[in-house]
Amino acid sequence: MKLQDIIAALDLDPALLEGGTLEVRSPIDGALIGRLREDTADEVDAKIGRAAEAFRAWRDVPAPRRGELVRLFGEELRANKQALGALVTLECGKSIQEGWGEVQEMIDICDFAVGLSRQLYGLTIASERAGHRMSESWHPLGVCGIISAFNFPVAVWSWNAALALVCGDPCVWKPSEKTPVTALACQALLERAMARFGGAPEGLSSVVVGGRAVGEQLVDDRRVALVSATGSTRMGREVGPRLARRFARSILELGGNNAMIVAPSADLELAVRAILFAAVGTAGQRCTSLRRLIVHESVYDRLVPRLQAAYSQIRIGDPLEQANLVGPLIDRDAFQGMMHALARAREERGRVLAGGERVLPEKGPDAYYVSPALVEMPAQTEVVRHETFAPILYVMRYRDFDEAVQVQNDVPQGLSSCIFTTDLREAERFLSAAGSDCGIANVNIGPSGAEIGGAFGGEKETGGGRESGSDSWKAYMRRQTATVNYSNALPLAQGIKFETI
Ligand code: UN1
Repeated sequence: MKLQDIIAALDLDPALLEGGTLEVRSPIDGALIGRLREDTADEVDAKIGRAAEAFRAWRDVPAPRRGELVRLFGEELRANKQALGALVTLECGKSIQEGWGEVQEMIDICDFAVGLSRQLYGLTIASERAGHRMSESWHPLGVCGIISAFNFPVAVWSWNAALALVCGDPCVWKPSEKTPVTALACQALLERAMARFGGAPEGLSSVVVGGRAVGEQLVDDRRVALVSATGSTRMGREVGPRLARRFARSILELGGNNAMIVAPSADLELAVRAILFAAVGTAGQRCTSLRRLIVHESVYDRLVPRLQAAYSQIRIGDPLEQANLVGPLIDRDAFQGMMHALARAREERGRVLAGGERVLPEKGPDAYYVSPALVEMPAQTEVVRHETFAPILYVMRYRDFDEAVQVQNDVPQGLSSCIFTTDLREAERFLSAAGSDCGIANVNIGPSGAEIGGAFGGEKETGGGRESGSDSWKAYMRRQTATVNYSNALPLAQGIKFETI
């Protein structure tokens, strides 16, 4: 699918892609997608203002009715899955299967949110006082700012937006400046759903296009009650304290450095397939990508040669062609980051067993295709402890289970983790309090490709936030504890006596 066809299929106004200063290029071949207008500080201010205004109306709309808007948005996504998925691929370079998968993830969260719109439950609590009733209610919180990254340009926004909208919160979205076109397309689809819905307040959802300054404005504006930010740990270190300073809420979804332990009893057939998808899918540019492989010494010599063979057969190329599983890196910086990490790995006595080179030069000077790298490391050295957003998989040996878990946990990040084992005791120990310290821990599944139904996020430098399923919705609402006295007396809690007359 060509850009023009995608724009036409989505019925997107071509004027949105012209006349601005933000050049957006496809990583596939470096071709220009558009020159987008960037929002000025005044425009950002006005959009936040309209969102704050919209909040006053939207919070009064019954939650199941708010769910109806998200249901209609899900319908728009279903009808436009092919084209929007292709636009995702065109703009961020992930394989077309994954581009469609990303839109499916949006549809899934919409379905989840629609159901949730009738289940924003609070507790009733036994009061210690006679004739008293205690309960908690969940109320809409306020404007939700969403800062998203290039690698999941639309799905992560939708995790936030679908929940925020049913929870009663308007959204202001700052997409990555590398992938703003997919954001404009999503906004257009949501506006179409709003038109069918009838009566959604103006400013309920908006996109702000621009760089760092736009993000900072969202973070610092007192009218924005919650900012959900996805990106690097470096970004989170700035955003987190700024939000804390004004007592705003944050959901941080930052770096990952995800490992797989391959135990002696592992089904190696399954492990190889899981390793490939997790390590080279999305060209290693998921926060959940597999970056560390911790292999028991008894299976090392069976597993690693199979991986080497598999790595030599990975189909790299234009991600719009279904045969190719690995597309380009997002840009030159990503390529240089990868080369730098490989050089450091060599300095730290690593041995590149496969890949690690720039390929397909015919795609042009601005298209950075690489062969995914498999690197044997003597230990978990500094470079291994660092997240490099590129397809590098470091392989290490272990001897004893506790040592493997200790290595798995001994990194600053805590997003996702997994073990391949058929030993029930090992699996359960891995999932126990003394096992993996990550927000996500899988058995016989790779670390990436989580379903929306679970809470998504991680510990330590990953930032501690949770998005998407389970009870993540609570972060988008404020909890109110209410105690009602229906007796004729006024007993005080804790049995305190305070008799004035
Ligand atoms: C991300 O890389 O920021 O679990 C999100 C996964 C996807 C989401 C990744 N469902 O790999």
